[in-house]
Amino acid sequence: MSGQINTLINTNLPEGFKKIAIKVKEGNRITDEECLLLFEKGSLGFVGSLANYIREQKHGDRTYFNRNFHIEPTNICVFSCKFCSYSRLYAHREEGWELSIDDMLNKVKSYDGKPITEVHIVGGVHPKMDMKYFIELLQKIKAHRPDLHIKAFTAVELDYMFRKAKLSIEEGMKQLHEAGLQSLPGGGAEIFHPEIRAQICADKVSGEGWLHIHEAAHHLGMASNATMLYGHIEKYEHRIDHMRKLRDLQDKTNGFNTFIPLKFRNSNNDMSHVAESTLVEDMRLYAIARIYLDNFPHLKAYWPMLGRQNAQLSLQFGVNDIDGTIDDSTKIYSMAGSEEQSPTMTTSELVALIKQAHRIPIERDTLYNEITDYSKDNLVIAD
Ligand code: V47
Ligand code: SF4
Repeated sequence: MSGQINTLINTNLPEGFKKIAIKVKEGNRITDEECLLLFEKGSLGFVGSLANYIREQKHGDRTYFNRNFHIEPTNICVFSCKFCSYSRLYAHREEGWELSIDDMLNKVKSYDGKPITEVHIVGGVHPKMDMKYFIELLQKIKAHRPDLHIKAFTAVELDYMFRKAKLSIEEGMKQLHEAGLQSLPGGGAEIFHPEIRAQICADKVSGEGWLHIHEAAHHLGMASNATMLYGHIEKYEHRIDHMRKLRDLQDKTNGFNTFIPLKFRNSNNDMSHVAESTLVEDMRLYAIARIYLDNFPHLKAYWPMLGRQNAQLSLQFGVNDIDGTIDDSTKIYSMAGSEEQSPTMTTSELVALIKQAHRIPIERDTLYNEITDYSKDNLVIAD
């Protein structure tokens, strides 16, 4: 691999690109201006080679997935994000769903005896599901299955919960953590820049608010992920601004595990007139994110949104994680037009997908501790 990057550096590259390639080879950070150059003029082959080099330096051929399931407590939401295909206002709640604590606990119980390591809980912001409700849920899940890692609530849900309970972010996070919350998913980040946020999700937590909540979680020793909803009305500068804010916070706390770019899907929402990004642009974004976010350990392709084959392709562009087995009840993408109408993959399917890309499939837990190395051919896979 270092041979390949040396060859790249020695080709007749324009000066700006050569400087970037040398920085990558030497493990140095690129600037915002260099990132803009990559977005504006970097070919797919060039950014892909650099990202692939970084991925290999960080992880070799190890490609991670986990065994998880999702619970979406409700799609009733007090907010009206323009890109959202899934939420329903409280006034139209008969069109949506609201799960009781028992419903959610029954879902957890349906995995009893199965080797699942994580539950991912994210939903709309329901005006009646408050701190007390979610503390009870967390405590009951933990009492039933203490080994299950609870990754739950976007900063949007948390901001609303804490404001309603009149708690500071720090105090609210502490209470949820004590009740069993172990890490935060990356949702709700969208694009931090206020100019774009005002147009696509004006009424929910600001970019600064999102970052403050993740910082508070990190200070409690909790890990979190970060997302970026891309490929709509944002410009390259807004993507860079978003990633710079994440990189800066990561320098401070080192609490982020994974960056997850989320491709905007345009079905059934108020932004259906906005064209979706092309596959080339998707892969360029993965690669550039891998190059820019030098302090993020992992880059994840969320396959239910990208599709299985494109997720597999993204492994050539810096990605080293393809999320988990999920199950068929996650609706946020199927309602927004993803090809994956029933997003579930068995462990054998995930392993096969990774092996077809000539990578080593590693089952991990939420915190990237290794559970099983599936490269051994004679391993029996329990689905
Ligand atoms: O914040 C909503 C996105 C996010 C659309 O942390 C859309 O492991 C595309 O954050 N087109 C929620 N995206 C999901 C999320 C997530 C998913 C998987 C793993 C993790 C993790 C986090 O879904 C929202 C929003 O950015 N979203 N609508 C849409 N039309
Ligand atoms: Fe509500 Fe989340 Fe949909 Fe926005 S994206 S409307 S916060 S469910």
